[in-house]
Amino acid sequence: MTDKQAELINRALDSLHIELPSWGFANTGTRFGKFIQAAAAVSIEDKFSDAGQVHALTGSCPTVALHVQWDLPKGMGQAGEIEGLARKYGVRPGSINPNVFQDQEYKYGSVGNPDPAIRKRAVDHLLDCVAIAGALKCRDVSPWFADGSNYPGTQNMRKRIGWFEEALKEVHDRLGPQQRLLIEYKPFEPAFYHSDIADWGMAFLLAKNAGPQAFVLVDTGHHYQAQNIEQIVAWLLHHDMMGGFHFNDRRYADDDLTLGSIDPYQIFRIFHEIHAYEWETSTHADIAYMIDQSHNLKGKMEAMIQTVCTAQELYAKAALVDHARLDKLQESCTLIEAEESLRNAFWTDVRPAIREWRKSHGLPQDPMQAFQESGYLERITADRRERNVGSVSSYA
Ligand code: RM4
Ligand code: MN
Ligand code: MN
Repeated sequence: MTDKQAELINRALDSLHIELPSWGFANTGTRFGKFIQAAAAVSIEDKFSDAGQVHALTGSCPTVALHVQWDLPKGMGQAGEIEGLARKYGVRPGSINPNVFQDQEYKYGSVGNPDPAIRKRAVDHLLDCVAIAGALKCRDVSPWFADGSNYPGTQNMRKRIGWFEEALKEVHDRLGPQQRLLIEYKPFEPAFYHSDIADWGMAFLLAKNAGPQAFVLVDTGHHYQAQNIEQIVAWLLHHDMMGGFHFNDRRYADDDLTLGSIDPYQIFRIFHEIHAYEWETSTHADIAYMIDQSHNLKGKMEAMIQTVCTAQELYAKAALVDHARLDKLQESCTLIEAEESLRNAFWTDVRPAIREWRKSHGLPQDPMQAFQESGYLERITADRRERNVGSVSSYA
């Protein structure tokens, strides 16, 4: 590895911040069964403690995403408590995730529900989330809508577009000047015939309609098989609409597996699009990188550390591409060399350089090993075992 390459990696890692999901530390499950982990976080304090630990070990995770219904059931009333936890554990609250999919009222949808009273209830909750984000100085409000239908003819898709437009505009207009609304899409599940925000085009149009502070959120697990996600990212960057990511990996659908576990080259290609855009425009792409995973079999802390380290590796690899050279190769349609310049970056072993970066930042060179030797897991297992019996707090 040359000094220049090491320098590229250092710069990339210094700028990479990854947000941890509070729900990734809690006991979650599939709809078939919940396997309780004794060490899983039960309280919001546990979640801040675990997130703080991952940040201390990796140096890249200064914020934790909060899910309002699961983490802040008392809403605004808990802002003071959250501030205290942020100070105590050294991680700030990050994106605020509303919940308009779990309550019984939302059986036929939230802001797309034909009943105006239920649409209002959903909008009110979204507005509360904007206020909570304001009180906690969080920039992003990040809703995901389960809205859709299961059978042809049972809902008026066009009317529902109008209701979504109205609702998202109303929420957008309540944002503070620094805040953003990130609109997430998902092709199916829980709805199996139509989902109201099924793909990036729908999210894009709804964000445009809502206003200038609305952007698209790409959850890497929310696509049909074989879809070219980096091309979607390229389009969103081109239109200045790329708001953030929910990182995870998948083999079949929205599997919420650890990032890069199935297809690391996919994540590398997404990072490459972002680095290439930054090189071409000499700007920093202002993207929120967030994890959205739920670990049913792996230990939650270990899965999170593994994910952050994988993101660092793939982001560092993508930073090694020689953009000026690649640009010339693309212009002249020099195909093999162009493709090889990506492959060479991908196959470069960046782990020694990352270890150096960690050393220079006073971080453990091997965060997983440091975690395993720290005694933290034994401590939380003993501390939480009783509290975890029978507890399933969320369904990520
Ligand atoms: C969805 C989506 C959202 C997450 C919910 C629980 O599939 O990924 O981001 O909050 O699950
Ligand atoms: Mn998501
Ligand atoms: Mn998902």
